[in-house]
Amino acid sequence: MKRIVSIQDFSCIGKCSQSIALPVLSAMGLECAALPTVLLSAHTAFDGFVSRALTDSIAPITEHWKRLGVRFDAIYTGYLGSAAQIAQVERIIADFGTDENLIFVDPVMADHGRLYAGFAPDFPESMKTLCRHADVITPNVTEACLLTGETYRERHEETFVRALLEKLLALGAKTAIVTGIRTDDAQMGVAVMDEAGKLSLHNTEYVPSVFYGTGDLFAATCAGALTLGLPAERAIALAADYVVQTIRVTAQDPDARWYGVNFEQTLPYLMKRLGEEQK
Ligand code: PXL
Repeated sequence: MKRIVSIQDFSCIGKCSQSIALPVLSAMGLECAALPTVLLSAHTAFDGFVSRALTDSIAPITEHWKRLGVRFDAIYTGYLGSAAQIAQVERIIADFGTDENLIFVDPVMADHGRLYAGFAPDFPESMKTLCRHADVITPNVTEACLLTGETYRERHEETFVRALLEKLLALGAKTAIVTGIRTDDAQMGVAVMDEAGKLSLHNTEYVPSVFYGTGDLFAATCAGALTLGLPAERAIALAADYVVQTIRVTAQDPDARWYGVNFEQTLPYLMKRLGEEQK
């Protein structure tokens, strides 16, 4: 069984980061080690959230792993609390990264044109240095603009998407994936560009509902699929279709929570789709 380490916050309430990564990656048949970077009472969209950075705990944990001789088939990073934590993650990649394992960086920091609460304006600069070490990065359009200096916009023609992906690759990542691409009113898509500069776009139906955690759901699923050996185009299609199916189900639920999607209900869909991919 492949082993992946998920490095991101633990939000006690909010269905994001580790509380998505653990169940999703487990359902995909991967052993998921979870390294929490920050402990939050609830994610940062909740008023009055309480947050404790676990910065001092990270090195002792990973030092123990080194003594145990633990190896990972993939290192997956999401929400990191500060530039200091990014530096620690670079250390983890230096210690645990090999030529064979996958370094998957989701540069979580912003959405809808704005940085998340709590991040300093220079945080994207630090995130750029982490992207340099990645095999795959998965920013949304807002994060991609912050990483490349492109101006944020709501509609994305092919020339814009191509320029965004080329500039992301210039940061040093081998494959760049951008989520939340809107070419027209009816669709929402995910674009991918590989080292050779080949661009492909996977569009899905646009469901006009906004829920938190969908970026984390995409990233966890995509990281899992790549770790299992799916090619990037199939991994993004699987992850995007799973997210859109989950948004549809959540939007129909009269008891839907604004702060997270009903991904628990759609895990069987994911497992069925993954089974078909692996036939
Ligand atoms: O879903 C991204 C995310 C992850 N972790 C924390 C967040 C958010 C988005 O708001 O606040 C703590």
